[in-house]
Amino acid sequence: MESTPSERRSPSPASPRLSIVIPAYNESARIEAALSSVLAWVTSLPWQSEVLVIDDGSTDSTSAIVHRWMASRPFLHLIQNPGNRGKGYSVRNGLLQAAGQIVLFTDADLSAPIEEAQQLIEAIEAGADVAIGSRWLDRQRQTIHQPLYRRFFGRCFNWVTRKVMGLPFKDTQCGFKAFRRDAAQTIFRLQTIERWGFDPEILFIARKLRYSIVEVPVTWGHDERSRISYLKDGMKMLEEMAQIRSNSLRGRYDQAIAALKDTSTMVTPPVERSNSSPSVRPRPGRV
Ligand SMILES: Nc1nc2c(ncn2[C@@H]2O[C@H](COP(=O)(O)OP(=O)(O)O)[C@@H](O)[C@H]2O)c(=O)[nH]1
Ligand SMILES: [Mg+2]
Repeated sequence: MESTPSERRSPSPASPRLSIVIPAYNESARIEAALSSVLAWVTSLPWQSEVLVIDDGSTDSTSAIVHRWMASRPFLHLIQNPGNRGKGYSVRNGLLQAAGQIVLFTDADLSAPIEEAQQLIEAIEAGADVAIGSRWLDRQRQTIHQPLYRRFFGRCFNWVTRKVMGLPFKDTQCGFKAFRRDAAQTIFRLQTIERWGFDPEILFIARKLRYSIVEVPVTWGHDERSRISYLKDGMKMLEEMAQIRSNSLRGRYDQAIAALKDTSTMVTPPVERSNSSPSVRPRPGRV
């Protein structure tokens, strides 16, 4: 059975430790293998997990395949976008509805084998708010290398994210990232980019919120069936980068963050506490 957003949004006391979100657009050729690996891995874990496939308006049999796998697997869910809205929309739709304490997204081609999730989980458990897979921190871990033209575009894009957005990461685009639940709930509410350029935006927002972000080298095997078009999608991503920069200069993220923190219309004047009261102080800079 598909679940409605309201059913899934709040974590129950028995909430899973991990949610794995898989955005999927016309993935009938790859989703079966992905589900087979992901479900085998999660069922081998000693703790509870859930898997959410976000169908991004596929016109092939992606959702029918997922439905078939859902039989007798209550921890596998299908969420359907209202048409094709982009990877950024899909990841946000999944992560905001995920109930896990740690929420992770992975591309449907499993270019990073799902077992690599263990490393991201360990990074979060060691205190990071956000752990991002990196194909470039340790190049030895690339099992199937990307073609030269793709490496060139990837490196150029990364250079732009450093220069334009001040992101100090080696790899912003890796489709393998994990978040502490509350961090994801805050970051993805502030996301405005819904297609390919969403990765640098969420990292930009996470830095603005002063979340700790670690890059973790992951094993990565390039899948040549990538459907990114370098000219069309590359131009669009540069345009999205300019949009993020302009949003930032116009203070849109700061205003949105301030609005999230502002509870003045929701509570009566602050309760007075003596210095000795054991009140919990929020961490600075966090929402
Ligand atoms: N091509 C494409 N992929 C999408 C879309 N929405 C979600 N996705 C998913 O985004 C992920 C990345 O796609 P992939 O082709 O592997 O991209 P690449 O390897 O980064 O070039 C896959 O899980 C897709 O199914 C979309 O609108 N177009
Ligand atoms: Mg891919």
